[in-house]
Amino acid sequence: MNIKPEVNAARLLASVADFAAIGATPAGGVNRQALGVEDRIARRLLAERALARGFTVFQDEIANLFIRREGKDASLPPLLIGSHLDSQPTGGRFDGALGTLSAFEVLEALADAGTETDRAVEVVAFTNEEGSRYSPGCMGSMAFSGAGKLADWQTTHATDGPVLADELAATLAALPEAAVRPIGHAISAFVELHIEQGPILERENVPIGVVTAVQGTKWLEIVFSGEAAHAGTTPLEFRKDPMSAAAMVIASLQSAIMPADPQARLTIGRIAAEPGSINVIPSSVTFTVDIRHPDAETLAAMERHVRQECETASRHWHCDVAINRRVDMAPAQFASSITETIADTCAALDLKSRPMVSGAFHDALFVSRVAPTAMIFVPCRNGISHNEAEFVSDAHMISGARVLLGVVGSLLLAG
Ligand code: HGY
Ligand code: MN
Ligand code: MN
Repeated sequence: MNIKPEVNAARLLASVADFAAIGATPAGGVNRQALGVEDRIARRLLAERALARGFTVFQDEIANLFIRREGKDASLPPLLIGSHLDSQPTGGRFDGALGTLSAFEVLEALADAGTETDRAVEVVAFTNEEGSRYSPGCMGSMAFSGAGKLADWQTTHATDGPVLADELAATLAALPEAAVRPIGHAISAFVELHIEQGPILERENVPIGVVTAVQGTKWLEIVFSGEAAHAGTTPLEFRKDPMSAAAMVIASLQSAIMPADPQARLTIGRIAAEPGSINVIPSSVTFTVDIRHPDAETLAAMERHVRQECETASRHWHCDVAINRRVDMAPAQFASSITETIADTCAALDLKSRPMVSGAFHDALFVSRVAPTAMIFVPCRNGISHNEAEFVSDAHMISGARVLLGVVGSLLLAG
C-alpha cells in the first residue's frame, strides 16, 4: 500500500536546532564560514545522518556535498534539491541551513513512506555560497554549472589567511566516506528552499514566496593608493590621501544611487586602510562595493558610474586607483514549469503564495543555467538576515518543507 510521504515537523525543527549549534554565536546566530572547521563539522553531521538512513554521500572536487536516495533507474539524471551550509561571520542560523535541512527532511519523508521513485533524488550543500571568507560567493554552484572554474580560485586567500586549496583539501579529507565525483553531473531540475532575507512576505502575511527570478549582482574591490605621510606636519596641498578619495567616492555613490532608483542596491561592506595607524595618512585604502539590480543594463550603468566616480576622486586626490571586479552575476529568470509547480503545490496545501524576485543571490541563480530551476521562499522576522537576529517561525519552516516535499512529488510524477 502506498503511504503518502509526510514532513516530520519535530524532526525538521530538531535538525535545524542541531545545526544552529555548530558555530553558534552568543547572540543566537552562527559563524560557520566556508571550508572552515565549523563548516566541516556540519558537513560531517549531515553525512553521518545520511549514511544512517542508507543514503549515499558524495563530494565533488570543490567539495559540493551530495546525498543521494536511489531511484529505480540509476541512468536517469537525479532531481536535485538543497542549498548551502556555510554562513556569514555573524550570520543567521537559517540562511542556507534551512534549505539544506528541509531538503534532507524530504529525503527522510520519502524513505519513511517507502516511496519508490523512478529517478534518484539528491540533496546538495553547495560550497561557499556566501563569499565572505573566500570571494567570490557561489563558488560551488558556479563550478557545478560551468559558470566558474575551481582552478581560478585555488590560490585565493581567505580573509583569515589560509589559501583555498589547503582548506578544500582538508574539507575533502575530513569526509572519507564521501566518494569524490567529477564536478557537474546532469540533473533533471533543481529546487532550492531559502529564507526570503527581506520584509515582503512577512509584511503581506504570505507564508510562501514563489521565486521567479534573481536580480543581478556585481562585487568590486577598489584600492586607492596615495602616499603615507605624517598626520601632523603635512598640509592639505601636500597630501595624496587615499582615505579622502575613498570617502569622496562612497559619499557620492550613496547620495546618487539608491535615492534615484528604489530597485537599485549599493552596499559598502568592508573598508581597510594601510598601515592603519591613527597618526599616518594612509598609503592605501581598500573598500568593497556590492551593487545589484534586476535589470542587466541598469546594473552595467551602475558599474560605469562607480568607475567614473573613482577616476574623478583619483585625479582630485592625486591617488592611483585599481578596480577589481570580483563577482559579476547576471540576473536570472527561473523556469516557469517549476514556478507553476510550486504555486500549484501551495494551492493544493491551501497555503497563500506570491511570485517574487530575489534580492539576494543564491546557488539556484547558477544552477538555472544547466537545468530547470526555481526557489521557494519562507518569511523571516522583520526581513532581517546576515544578522544573528535572523529568525523564522516553526510554522513557516514546516510549511516550506511541506511545499518542497509536494513539489518534489509533482516533479517526480511528471517524469
Ligand atoms: O549576498 C547574497 O546575496 C547571498 O545571501 N550570499
Ligand atoms: Mn543563503
Ligand atoms: Mn547569505
